[in-house]
Amino acid sequence: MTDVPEKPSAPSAPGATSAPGAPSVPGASKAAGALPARALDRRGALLGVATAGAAAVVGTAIHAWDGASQGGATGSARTTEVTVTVEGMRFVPDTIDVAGGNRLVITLENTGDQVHDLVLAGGATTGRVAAGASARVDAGVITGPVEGWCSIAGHRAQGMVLRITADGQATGTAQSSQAATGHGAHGSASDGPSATPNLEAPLPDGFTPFDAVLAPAPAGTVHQHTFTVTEVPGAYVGAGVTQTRWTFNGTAPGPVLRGKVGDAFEITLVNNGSMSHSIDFHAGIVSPDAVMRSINPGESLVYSFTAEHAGIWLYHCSTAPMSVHLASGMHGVVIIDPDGLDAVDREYVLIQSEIYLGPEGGQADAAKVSAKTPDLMCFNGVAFQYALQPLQARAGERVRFWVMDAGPSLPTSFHVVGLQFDTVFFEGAYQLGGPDGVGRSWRGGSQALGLQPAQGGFVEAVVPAAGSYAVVTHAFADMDKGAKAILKTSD
Ligand SMILES: [Cu+2]
Repeated sequence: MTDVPEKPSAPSAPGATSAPGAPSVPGASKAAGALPARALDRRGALLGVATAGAAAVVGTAIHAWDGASQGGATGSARTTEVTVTVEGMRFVPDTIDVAGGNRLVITLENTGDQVHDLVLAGGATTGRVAAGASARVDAGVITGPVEGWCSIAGHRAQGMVLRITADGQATGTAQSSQAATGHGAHGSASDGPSATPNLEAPLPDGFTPFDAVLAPAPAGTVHQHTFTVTEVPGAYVGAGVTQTRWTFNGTAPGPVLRGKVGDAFEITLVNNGSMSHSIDFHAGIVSPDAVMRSINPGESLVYSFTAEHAGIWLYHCSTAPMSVHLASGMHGVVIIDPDGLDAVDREYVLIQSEIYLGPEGGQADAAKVSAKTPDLMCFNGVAFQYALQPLQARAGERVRFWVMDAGPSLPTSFHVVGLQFDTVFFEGAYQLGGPDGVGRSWRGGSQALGLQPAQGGFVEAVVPAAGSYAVVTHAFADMDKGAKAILKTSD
């Protein structure tokens, strides 16, 4: 940071120019008037010492507006220019101290690997800044503490906060969104209170559940798909609430892919969102650096892999904070059938995930994501959707459920009320059943498939008679939040 000299006779800062004819900044006179000659010394001290937690401030002053030179008034205001860069999830510097009464203009140079912005309390913003780009924001005249942050969901909670002080006074009534809105450091400046879920809410008119029916693997050994990332406003998440969901191809979860061991997958990822996104396919064994990189809006990449092993594999956005991207809907599965997989009467795929509600229609609450305190739990992205519009079967049928715990952070204990599983395939191996008939000789059975985040498998059971079989996580608090389906079975 460099301030211009208070008077033309003072030593010049490098790059500084004086513009005595420029108008003074309205509102600056009082604070500037309180700046006697000692201000220079004080500013020098401020410039010379980086306080704990604050990186050295680097910048160039390019304008000087000195109202005092316009006829000897006590008022004076200068413009302080500061360049802020990005390292991971931090602004560098993350603390800026200016002489009280100075105008502050910040240039955000996005040296990070994904889109960021800088929003200041009061609403001034750089707007979204792509990785490698830069933008300026006028913070106005600084007379007291002002807080800034990156408004992309999760970034502020991860530490992208900028603290601006005047004359080193960090205490006092900070202009922050906390003061403005009375709640914590959530995703964006426009946050309001979280939506309140109504666990008894019916499905909205015209709502179509995510299709849980699993189609057979398509013929052919090469699977080419385009995954277009979009941020979808007004997406129903259950319990009477809509959120802005971040999606692959418009749905959360994204497309269900299915193939066989040895198949090749070529996915073109297109980012049509407003921030950086990426993708990580667990189904492939790859060097992650290039294919899992974050791409700016408008960019694309091609991600190729060969399915070498059987299982139900998670894919997800891997842009930080991944927990927020995943919880916002950016997840899905690739199913690779094990050799010798028998046909069954019905196959369903159920992906459990957590929903951390922001305001109605808003984005996920990053603080809740971090605390692992979801409001809703889902099978296939919407709480209770298959409880209200049940899955179907007929008595005597063998039903296979492919199950993935997408998290981002909580496990599942997958259970069907009234049934026992005679076939369990967990993370690449049969625990029961399969071609070798594991457990048959000792009449083994299973009541629940336990999965940590990113684990998956399938279970099978024969439905003995007509009825309504609840399909749940046996972590019942999570069932109560929406991880519940009904398998409606008719004769
Ligand atoms: Cu993403």
